[in-house]
Amino acid sequence: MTKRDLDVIVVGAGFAGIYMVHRMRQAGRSVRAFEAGSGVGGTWFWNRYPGARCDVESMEYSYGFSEELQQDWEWTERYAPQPEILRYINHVADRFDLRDDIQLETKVVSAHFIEATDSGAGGSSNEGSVATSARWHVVTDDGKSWTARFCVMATGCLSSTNTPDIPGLDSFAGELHHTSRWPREGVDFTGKRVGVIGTGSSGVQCIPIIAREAAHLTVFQRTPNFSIPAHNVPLAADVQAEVKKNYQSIRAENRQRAAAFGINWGPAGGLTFDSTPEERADAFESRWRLGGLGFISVFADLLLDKRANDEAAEFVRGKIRAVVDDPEVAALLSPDHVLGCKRVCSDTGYFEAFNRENVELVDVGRDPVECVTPTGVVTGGREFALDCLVMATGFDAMTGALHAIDIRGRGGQTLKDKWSAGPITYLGLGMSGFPNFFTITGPGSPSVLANMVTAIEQHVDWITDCLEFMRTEGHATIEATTRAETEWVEHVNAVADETLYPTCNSWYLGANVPGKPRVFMPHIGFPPYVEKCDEVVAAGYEGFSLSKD
Ligand code: N01
Repeated sequence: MTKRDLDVIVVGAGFAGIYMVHRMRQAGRSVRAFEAGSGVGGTWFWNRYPGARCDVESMEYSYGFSEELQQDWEWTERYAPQPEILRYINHVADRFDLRDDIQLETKVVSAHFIEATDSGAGGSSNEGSVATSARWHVVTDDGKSWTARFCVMATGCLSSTNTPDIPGLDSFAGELHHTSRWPREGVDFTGKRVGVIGTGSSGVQCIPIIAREAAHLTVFQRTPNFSIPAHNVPLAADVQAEVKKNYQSIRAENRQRAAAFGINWGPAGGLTFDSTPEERADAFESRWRLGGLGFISVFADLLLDKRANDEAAEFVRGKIRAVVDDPEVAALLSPDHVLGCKRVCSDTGYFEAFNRENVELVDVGRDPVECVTPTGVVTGGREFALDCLVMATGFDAMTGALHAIDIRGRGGQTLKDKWSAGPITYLGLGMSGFPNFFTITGPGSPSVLANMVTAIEQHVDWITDCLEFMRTEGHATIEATTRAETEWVEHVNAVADETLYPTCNSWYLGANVPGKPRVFMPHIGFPPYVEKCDEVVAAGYEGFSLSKD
């Protein structure tokens, strides 16, 4: 019989959820993860659109917790494509025998904290026993209910789909797909008139491939994006062997980097204007040739000093002008916001795609999409006839997946109410009023501004240690104090305000979702964050209150 009263319930079985399950099993705890998808993998399960690939290099975007795992697994490309990452996650689930504790095709509908009661009146759905200590009561969409001492949200930062409320979208009679809910069997674009709305990382990756397959592609662009060529290549055996020889030290070195990755970027850059114009041009050029997200760290002040940023941004605009044949199209593709305040994209042939005869760029920044009809998209008073429409419109990032669940803490307080003016957490890990409730890579932690796998491992390890501490010391609950979370949110904002990050309408700020509070959500800088987490532990979980009942 499946146990219904558990030590730990985990919501989600992507990178975070499956590692959480692994650590809980190692610690001898009963654990169950619920996953909406029909397979493990989280964001890498759902984002199967053509060209989906990681923008962090494969040798870094992988777990470091098992030496055997990192030695055995062979990556085939510098940047792993989605199917390979999904194979890797499945391999991990099998290798560590995690599947028995992961329930697929099951959504968590609600998670309510019920205080400890003497009589057991708080109730428990545990078959054959009644829980009297404080429990999280979790209901799943198969109608079952579960209880657990701890509830861990491994719901991902980029998992809740953002589909804009465009009039008539439901009436579209052709094929309609969102990049983050791509059909397993793929989509055949051959001979079709295709439209793509959105030019973030997902759009930038799928557009060149769709352009090659489709009869005609219309790209509806609201905001142009900076993109650096990935220069993806097959991963040479000697390169892979060299990393594996030094994996431990490479992982340790990465944890000292601001974003916890970047082994190939070379030494950290100095200040932009400490170099001569020629040195700057050389530095930009060499990072351009290296490719990928490392471009943004070529100098240390690109996200601190607008003048420095202008230099780098103008360099990229120059590259766009050099690649794109039509100067008007090149101008339309050239961003005028701060380089990096929206996540920089990493592409293969993105700007080149606009030189194709069958690709048309439409400025929906100037003339917003008016509506979708059964036969196409209307903007600027013109209908663009389409057989297939791809929404590359991104995510309700960081908070969307949590708000999709009815989460209630002490006294029935809902998470939605608590976060009505933006997410409030202590360290992105926990919050007051929600005892024994943890968010892996929650808002207020480095998460999306770091190597996600490293950030996940750090959080899962921290939570595991915390639970062990509670077991040893006989604590029943842990909960952030109101003061600690208030100060932490202020700190996260103060750090962001020293940078150029908050200067544009990014999903980091929630600006892509109408009505979402505009708050900078991730914590900038992995090493100082980890230091703070370690200090909190060393000071006896400072900022948390622990109770024995
Ligand atoms: O989503 P996005 P994404 N009308 O929000 C546009 C990670 N990721 O899925 O910029 C017209 O970036 C919107 O326009 P605007 C990565 O962290 C990683 O592409 O808001 N357009 C924008 O162009 C990334 O940053 C990888 O003005 C509308 C686009 O849709 C994050 O996921 C690959 C619109 C959405 O871009 C999100 O990327 C993929 C409307 N009503 C994703 N609404 C890699 O590892 C939205 N848009 C490489």
